[in-house]
Amino acid sequence: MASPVRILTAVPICDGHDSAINTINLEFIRHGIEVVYLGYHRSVSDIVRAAIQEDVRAIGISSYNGGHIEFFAEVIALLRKRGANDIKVFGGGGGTITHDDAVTMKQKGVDNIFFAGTSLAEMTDYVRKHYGKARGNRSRPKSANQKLAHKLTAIEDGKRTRNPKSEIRNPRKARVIGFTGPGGAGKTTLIDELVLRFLNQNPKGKIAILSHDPSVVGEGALLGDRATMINSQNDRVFMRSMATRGQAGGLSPATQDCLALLAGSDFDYVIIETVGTGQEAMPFQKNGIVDQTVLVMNPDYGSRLQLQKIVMLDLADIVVVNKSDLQRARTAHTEIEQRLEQNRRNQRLIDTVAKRHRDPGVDRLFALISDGVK
Ligand code: B12
Ligand SMILES: Nc1nc2c(ncn2[C@@H]2O[C@H](COP(=O)(O)OP(=O)(O)OP(=O)(O)O)[C@@H](O)[C@H]2O)c(=O)[nH]1
Ligand SMILES: [Mg+2]
Repeated sequence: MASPVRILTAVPICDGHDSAINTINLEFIRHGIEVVYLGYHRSVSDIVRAAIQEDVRAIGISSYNGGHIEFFAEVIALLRKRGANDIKVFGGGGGTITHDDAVTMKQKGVDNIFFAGTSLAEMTDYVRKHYGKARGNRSRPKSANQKLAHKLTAIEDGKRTRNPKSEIRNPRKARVIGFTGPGGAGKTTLIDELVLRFLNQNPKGKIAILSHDPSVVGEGALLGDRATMINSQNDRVFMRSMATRGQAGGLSPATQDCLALLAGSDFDYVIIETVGTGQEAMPFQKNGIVDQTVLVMNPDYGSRLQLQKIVMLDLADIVVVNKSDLQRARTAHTEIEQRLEQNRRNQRLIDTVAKRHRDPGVDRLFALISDGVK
């Protein structure tokens, strides 16, 4: 089966009109397209960096606050400068983009502009028809990031598997940290805060993030973790979003090979985020490539009885009670502490408020990760 079309969508800087793109994203996903959503108020460089790392076929921009002729043109110019001419640009902005503007924008390299009144079906048909064809031979990557992105695509599309011999020649360089936990517990927010601390502490350090969101075989997916990332929009951070493409358990069929490639590349850390998981999930293989595992819990898990059922509480090296600003957090800490004592493994338990900057709990978690505590 052909792999789903992957595109990236975003709203330009100084523009908070995200309602249109949210509707359009859902329609794309319903029609089998994987959408990496970068969010609103995004700069040209953030958009182009993300598109190259995610190796998408096209960028869809939704612009309402004016300046669209220049903004779209700058995106195209930067893509060309970075050697990513194969990533196409299209978009819309209701009545704020006139027909005359659209003519100018197309002259500057935009593929298409959709005006007010266009049906959602017309847009999805366009994307599938224009960006859904198999890729031909790819031009030589112009940067290490682009080369890595192309390789990850080949792995994900089943065209390239990990070569154990080359892995031996190219031994592991990065430490791999696995983050898992229920949907919405704050995994991405926490990772973004840890990335900030890493970047500040290591002026030349580089980090990769492999992030997962759920999807059914042959269907679309909203790959939305990038929209939560603020600090990770940085040239020293390589982030890739993956849909699970029908695999249960929190990761994708291509994760292990993609992870091996990233771990053998030039990063200090590779962080892997699973989809929001359930009680039974144990996404990281024992003796696998993940060096340290972090379970991020929401204080709202139910009662003590639910804790007995969460398998990762037995396996994680570090357990985090995030959202410790919420009322139930103290009780959650006590209940989880008692649950972990049963394991007699000296697992660490940390309370964090990931959405608060300079949170001392996140500092402690960063120290445990830096020290490689198990
Ligand atoms: C909803 C809305 C808001 C909401 C936004 C909610 C949100 N989270 O998005 C709120 C009330 C918050 C808002 C605020 C503001 N707004 Co306002 N807003 C609108 C409004 C009414 C509708 C836009 C919309 O979502 N349309 C729904 C979409 C689905 O339909 P569509 O626009 O016709 O788009 C079609 C195609 O273009 C296509 N499309 C659109 N994007 C994309 C992207 C891709 C990839 C593709 C394929 C297709 C596509 O999809 C549609 C298909 O039919 C427009 C007026 C209007 N009628 O257009 C003003 C409008 C865009 N806003 C305007 C302004 C000025 C503002 C404010 C500055 C107002 C103020 N003074 O505070 C603020 C700025 C907010 C910010 N931070 O940026 C102006 C912009 C003027 C300009 N650029 O010249 C407009 C045009 C109103 C006006 N006539 O003055 N706004
Ligand atoms: N109150 C509170 N909210 C938080 C905290 N950390 C994150 N959030 C919010 O929780 C929501 C989910 O955060 P994410 O970081 O996207 O959670 P996630 O675990 O990555 O979610 P999935 O990837 O969808 O499973 C967002 O609205 C965050 O702002 C926190 O410490 N306290
Ligand atoms: Mg997340």
